[in-house]
Amino acid sequence: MTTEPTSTPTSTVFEYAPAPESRSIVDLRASYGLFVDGEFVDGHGSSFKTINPATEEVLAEVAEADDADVDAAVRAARRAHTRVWSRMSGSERAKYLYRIARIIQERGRELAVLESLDNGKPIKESRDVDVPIVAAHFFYYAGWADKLEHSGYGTTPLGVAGQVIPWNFPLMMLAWKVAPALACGNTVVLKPAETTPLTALLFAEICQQADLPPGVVNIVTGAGGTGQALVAHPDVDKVAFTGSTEVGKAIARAVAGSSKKVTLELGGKAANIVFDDAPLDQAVEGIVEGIFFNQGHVCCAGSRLLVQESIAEELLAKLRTRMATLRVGDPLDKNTDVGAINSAEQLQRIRELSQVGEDEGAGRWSPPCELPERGFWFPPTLFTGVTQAHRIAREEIFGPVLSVLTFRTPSEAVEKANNTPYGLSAGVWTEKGSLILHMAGALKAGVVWANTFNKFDPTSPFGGFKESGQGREGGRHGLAAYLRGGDL
Ligand code: TAP
Repeated sequence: MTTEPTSTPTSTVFEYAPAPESRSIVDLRASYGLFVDGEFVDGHGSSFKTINPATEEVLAEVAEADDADVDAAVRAARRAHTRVWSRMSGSERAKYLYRIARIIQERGRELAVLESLDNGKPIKESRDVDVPIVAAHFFYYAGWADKLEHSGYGTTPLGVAGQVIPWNFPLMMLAWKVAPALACGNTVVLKPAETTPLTALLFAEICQQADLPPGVVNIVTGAGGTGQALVAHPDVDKVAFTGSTEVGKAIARAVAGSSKKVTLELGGKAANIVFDDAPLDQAVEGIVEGIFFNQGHVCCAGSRLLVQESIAEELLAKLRTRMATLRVGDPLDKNTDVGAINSAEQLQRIRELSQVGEDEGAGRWSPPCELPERGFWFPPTLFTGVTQAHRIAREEIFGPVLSVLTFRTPSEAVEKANNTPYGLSAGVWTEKGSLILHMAGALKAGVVWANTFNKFDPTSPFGGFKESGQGREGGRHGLAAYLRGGDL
């Protein structure tokens, strides 16, 4: 075991007996092909390994789609769109979506274990958050499929959607993209992230099980080059991307001047703002949920804590005590709160930016925390004395690292919260309803949570302002991205 730098414990972690979830429910194959036209096929390109980030064990060899593979997938999607899916009534499409939703629920444990194996997230999150939200998205958009005339965006689908998703919520991001696209009568070609392709391939099996017509959903695995080929394909009508702002900008440039419609869900640097009248114990839970959920690999993570100066000391003492109870380790253990960092590259980035925080003079603290020898791990980390000028206050770290700033007045809080190129989410903690409404209006963020954080619901639109992206996913607004009448 290795131990990251820590200071004196502020409380003892309650001893738990290990409670590992069995991985026997997952039937891992040694290698996986691409899912094109309803079948698993060998790719023309090479292959790559996907590993368990908690152990570095190779889980499977996965095909890397090249331009010809992407072309075959887009052609299959076009055929399925023209001949079958766009001609089908909304109520018929809904039946398929309901069927997929029910199979996701039935195979929920298998999906959750596979997600935790390939991604590193704790099983209690993949089981209790990711998979239920995935099923809920398919149920929700199944309900819209035969009611599109009431959406306000018409009923005409765009055609073939090319969808590119990141590794932090592999299945959830798939559901946010595939469910509304299919409900509106589009067909899709989806590229999962290189480090987390396995649940998308299991989803392909679920499409087969649901008897979804061939070509309606196609999955092309691969790295950035595969995503580039998909985005650039001339017969793609719609590009839907979730990922970094940097790649989002490259995609916006790549499709500029074409007739392709684009939605971009990008990065964030959310402020979680705690006023002096907030219920502090509840706020501490929200802060922990905001930054340590999913190892902080969350675009809308509350990575900047803005705390009113008069309560800063008391709040930080409570927060340190709570952080010392977080259990970091085996993602498949049902007791685990913080799992593995998704990849060596991501761990490197978190380490580098944390070092910059220290070098720039912020105070670094982590609770005593034994980290496994193998795999990619980073302890829950707190930086105090952070100012607006610090890089850790401005750049997305995408890890379990919280930067703490203070403020005196609501207008100072607004000023600091909005002082970022991002605008995805924010949190406000106060007992005053009027202050919540004032802050919600003043904060430039797509989502503002009040006295809670990181709550997701398929009926509620999600998306960003400024460099956090364009377009919305979820809710009625999410249909706009996949219907001809949905031009924003
Ligand atoms: P990216 O590096 O941007 O990767 C996202 C996806 O794009 C991956 O599938 C990636 O393939 C692919 N890709 C890479 N280069 C590409 C290119 N030139 N053309 C087309 N596709 C390309 O992001 P990430 O590291 O996976 O995810 C972390 C970022 O996503 C964070 O900034 C986070 O804030 C953001 N995020 C945003 C949201 C929302 S809803 N706003 C949700 C989750 C994550 P590879 O996997 O092979 O690199």
